Amino acid sequence: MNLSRVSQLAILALFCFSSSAMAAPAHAIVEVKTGYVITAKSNGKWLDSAHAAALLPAGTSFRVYGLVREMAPATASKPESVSEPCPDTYSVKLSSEPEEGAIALAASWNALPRKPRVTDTTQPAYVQAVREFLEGQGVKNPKVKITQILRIDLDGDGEEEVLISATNYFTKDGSVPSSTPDGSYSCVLLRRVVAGKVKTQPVCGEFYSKAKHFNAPNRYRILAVLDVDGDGKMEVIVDSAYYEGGATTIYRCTPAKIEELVSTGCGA
Ligand SMILES: [Ca+2]
Ligand SMILES: [Ca+2]
Repeated sequence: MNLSRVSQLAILALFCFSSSAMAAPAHAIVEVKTGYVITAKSNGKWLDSAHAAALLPAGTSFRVYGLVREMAPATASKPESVSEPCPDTYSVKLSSEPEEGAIALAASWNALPRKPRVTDTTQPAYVQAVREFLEGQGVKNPKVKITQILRIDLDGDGEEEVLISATNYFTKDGSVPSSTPDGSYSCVLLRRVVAGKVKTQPVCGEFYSKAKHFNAPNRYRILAVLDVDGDGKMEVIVDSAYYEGGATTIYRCTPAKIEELVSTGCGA
């Protein structure tokens, strides 16, 4: 084989390698309301918004999900920086933004293999579980205010887990204040059976046993429960907001641990 043949082969191999690398879909994840590119997965890593945006060509098609159902698919515009104060956060315009839409995912698999069931937030057993959890965090005589309860089998083992959001900042209109009164909190909790016992694990949250001034607390809410990486297990996607900004964060919740995979947002 002569040298030029070898180099031709080398160029061909390089071309095949780079084109297959480019063709690997990055499965970008977009928050429907803001259009923010939350992340995409590349070589096993969850990318930040800017790096995910760089792998997202205009016209990419997305499956669109709400909390309990899938909606009509949409296509996305070319991502652009949302600029000041968050130049590293990128957003797209989706071809449709349904009212109940929460997350758009550029992936062919069904990210809602099991559908969360929204249930009554006043069930005494859960009010009691949240009270005990808050007391464990130092909140004395907690005023329990559950905002969401969802039943969903996260891992597909046939046993349902229960996700609970609870927030009380003692504002009349439910808005997020800039300072926290005594005994205020916001959290997302997961109730699941571990080794035969029901346990309450925090997914995220903040708890104020004493009032704090101008500490910009967050309000946490479950935005969606989706299998964002196609492994059959569902991740928990939480929307957080404070008085001048917010973020979307994806958590993986295994019985052994709850870990934050990636978070994207914008705030002053
Ligand atoms: Ca389960
Ligand atoms: Ca998953």
